[in-house]
Amino acid sequence: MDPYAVKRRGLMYVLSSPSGAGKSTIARAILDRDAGITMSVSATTRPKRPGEKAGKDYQFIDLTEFNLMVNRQEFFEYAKVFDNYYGTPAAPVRAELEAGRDVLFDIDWQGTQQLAERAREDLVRVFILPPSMIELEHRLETRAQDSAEVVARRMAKAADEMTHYAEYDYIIINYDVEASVSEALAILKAERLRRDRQVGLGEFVKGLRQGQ
Ligand SMILES: Nc1nc2c(ncn2[C@@H]2O[C@H](COP(=O)(O)OP(=O)(O)OP(=O)(O)O)[C@@H](O)[C@H]2O)c(=O)[nH]1
Ligand SMILES: [Mg+2]
Repeated sequence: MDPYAVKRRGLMYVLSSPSGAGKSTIARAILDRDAGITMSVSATTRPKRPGEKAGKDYQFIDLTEFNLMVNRQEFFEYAKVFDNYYGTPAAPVRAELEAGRDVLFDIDWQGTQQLAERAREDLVRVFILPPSMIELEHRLETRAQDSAEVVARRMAKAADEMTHYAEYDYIIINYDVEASVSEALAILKAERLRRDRQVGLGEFVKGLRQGQ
């Protein structure tokens, strides 16, 4: 019998958190250490920051282009976060999933809710919490990518964002980045083994029972 008869449906692995809780670091580590998952590159109207690469970090587009994509229904989900629009282009995600590969999403709770409405079975939702608000503020300040005003606004919003933790399947409290990364990878490993993600199991077991 074909040992590769059991194929797997790709899953959608969502990471959300309030600003500064460590989501991007954990996302990067997942991509580095697991070859079976690729990042969904969002489109955004936010200006590019120094060090960011167009097409890799985001597709940087203007509002007119964003609205065009909305009207053409090219987004799997989209939302306004802070003062900008963000959306997940659907086509690349579909292609990966159909090929049996997993896709990682760094999106907010609004986008996660939309994905849950559209693809609940394929979704794994992970929410990252900071160990404390003092730690969160410290991380936002040392990141130094944003102005003091933006940091203050993100702090104010963090408390609100955290109320959405209950809409997620898994919660990681980021006391220690290395520990959080292995937890995130453990979730990915276990979710891949879920029975309903393994296509062709019935046939496979039938074969086993026939002595194959
Ligand atoms: N709904 C949705 N949210 C997105 C998408 N892309 C990014 N986001 C979210 O938008 C927020 C702001 O992202 P960025 O502008 O990159 O800023 P950041 O400094 O990375 O912010 P944090 O990740 O919150 O620390 C984050 O919460 C992202 O998770 C998307 O395609 N859809
Ligand atoms: Mg981020």
